[in-house]
Amino acid sequence: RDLSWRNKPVAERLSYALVNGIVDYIEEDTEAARQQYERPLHVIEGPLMDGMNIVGDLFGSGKMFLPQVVKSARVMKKAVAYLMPFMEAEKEGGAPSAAGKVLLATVKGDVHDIGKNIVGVVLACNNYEVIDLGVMVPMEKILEAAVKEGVDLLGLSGLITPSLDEMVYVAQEMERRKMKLPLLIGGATTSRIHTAVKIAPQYSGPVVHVLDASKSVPVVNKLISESPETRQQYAAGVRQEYERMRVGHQARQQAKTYRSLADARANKLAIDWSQPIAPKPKLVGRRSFTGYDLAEISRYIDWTPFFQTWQLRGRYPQILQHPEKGPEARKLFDDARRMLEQIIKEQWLEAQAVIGLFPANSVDEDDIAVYATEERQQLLARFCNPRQQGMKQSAPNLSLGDFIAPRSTGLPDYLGAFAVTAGMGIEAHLQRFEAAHDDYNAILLKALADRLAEAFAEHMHQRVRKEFWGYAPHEQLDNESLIREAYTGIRPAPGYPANPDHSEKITLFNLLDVETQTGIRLTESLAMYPAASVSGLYFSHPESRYFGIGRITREQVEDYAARKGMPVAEVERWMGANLAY
Ligand code: B12
Repeated sequence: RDLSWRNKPVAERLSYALVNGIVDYIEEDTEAARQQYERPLHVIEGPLMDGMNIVGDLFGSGKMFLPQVVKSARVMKKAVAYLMPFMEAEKEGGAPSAAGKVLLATVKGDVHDIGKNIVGVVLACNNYEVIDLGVMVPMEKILEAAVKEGVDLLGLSGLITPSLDEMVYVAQEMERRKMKLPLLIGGATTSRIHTAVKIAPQYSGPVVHVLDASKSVPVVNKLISESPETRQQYAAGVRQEYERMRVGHQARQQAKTYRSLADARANKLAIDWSQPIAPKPKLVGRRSFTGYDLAEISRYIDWTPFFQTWQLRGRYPQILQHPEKGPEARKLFDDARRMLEQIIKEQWLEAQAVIGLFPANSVDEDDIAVYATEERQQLLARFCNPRQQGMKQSAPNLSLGDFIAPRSTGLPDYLGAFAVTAGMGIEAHLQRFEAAHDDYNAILLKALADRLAEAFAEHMHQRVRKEFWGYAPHEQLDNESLIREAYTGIRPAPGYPANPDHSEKITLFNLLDVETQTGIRLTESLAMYPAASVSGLYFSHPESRYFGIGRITREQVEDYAARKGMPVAEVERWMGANLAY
């Protein structure tokens, strides 16, 4: 390693360490700077901020990648933590002057925070003071903290649809409380159109959807710019744009026509049930697994989404050789594999799963009845499935129910269900990293736990096909083919486009007794905790496939609510993003 930078003056050493994300000498250099500067605060406001400004500019202009920024932030945090006791010891103390104060929170019922944490790091790199309230934060707590801390801007994050409603609720409350703060909306399930149509109309202050971390900086810069004209112009521009989007959205909604539920059902997928179906599963009933071998699970990791989490888009393994992203992707991959090895060797995480295979038939066209025994008399569960209602010319209007033999065929069909987690035990390690001001390793660990959860789902699914159900005993697929879904059957999850209704997880959790068997629990928005968890259903039919339900009419919502025994208004809430009205 080239250590010639160690001979430079201290301000340059600090800047070098920040830009290159090197923590090794940071305390030593910060101490040297502290002795040179009049006050510890001046070290922060001088060389450290200068270094971070370079980082912010490089990232903003696309010359630096996200993992590097997060590593730079770690250097900054460690330097500031080192100076803190000295600043507190000073009578006047004083906090470093930030460009603004931003409050971030993942809304009530939602457990995901990788994206939010990344945004926090990137904003902090651009000299914003970030107050992060964490995950599952109720509206009152968010708004009270915003007032108490005197923040300049509020940012909400969410990953699943129920969080969208919670965001609407927060916006309504901000209006009721006559707040004026700009409101930022972000997270995988949020969108510009949803923000424009559902959230922005609730609140008279500025509301802006932000696609990713790199976009967050320019947006925040403008929203809390010192120049009132910049602020007003930007907010007015967004407001106009959202208004245009609302008008366009309404016109599109009105122009679209849908099949009636009866027509959609008449156009269901016509499976020829006289052909043989999958055999009776070897395992009928439930089986749970505790402390599953992490080394085995890790062989099933799909690395492509891991790089996406770090905003390094491209397919694995090609991305490792990419002319621009390659070097950073390789460094990140090395760090990830090193941590993965440690996770496995030192058992940082515990993997739990429960699966079940049950006699089942489709009933009332779309739903799936799950029975206690082969006699198929005693009902264990009923999975309710919406059906596509789009006007299609040559394709069927699908429902998950189509993939299971109807009760009227008399065929002994089966349905599987599963819940897996790789997140048990993660908290202690996250706390360790957070205490060391190490966002880089905290995010790395969460991203790896998510990969392991998905890999666990992949691995269990393969065992089900080959072993527990056994309809594909001779399947021989490498990991690449598994990722391409080259096998027979699917494992749709409640909340995925084929059935966006997260409340089906309640049925699944009861059927498998998931909480007792695995320790995974459901939040009030039906997110699963620990975050690194996946649950879903197994279908074996060769014609089963993934699809998106699209929008459904009130006629179907009423029918679905009746089948489910749930008030229409509640179905409308769970299916909010899929209503055609
Ligand atoms: C990886 C992934 C997972 C991982 C973990 C996710 C996690 N811990 O965050 C695992 C495999 C565990 C998982 C599980 C599930 N998932 Co998932 N998952 C994804 C996937 C593929 C990527 C999400 C991600 O991590 N992206 C990377 C991060 C860094 O991005 P991000 O969170 O979006 O954040 C960026 C921006 O959004 C923005 N941002 C985020 N927050 C904020 C806040 C502010 C203020 C600002 C300004 C910006 C901002 O900046 C961030 C950085 O650039 C998405 C699909 C997709 N392409 O988005 C589905 C997706 C989110 N999952 C989905 C579902 C349904 C599930 C499950 C419910 C499935 C199930 N039944 O098991 C579970 C739920 C898990 C739980 N604990 O409850 C759905 C949600 C659909 C919906 N409408 O509700 C999606 C959209 C897939 C789909 N197309 O259906 N999932």
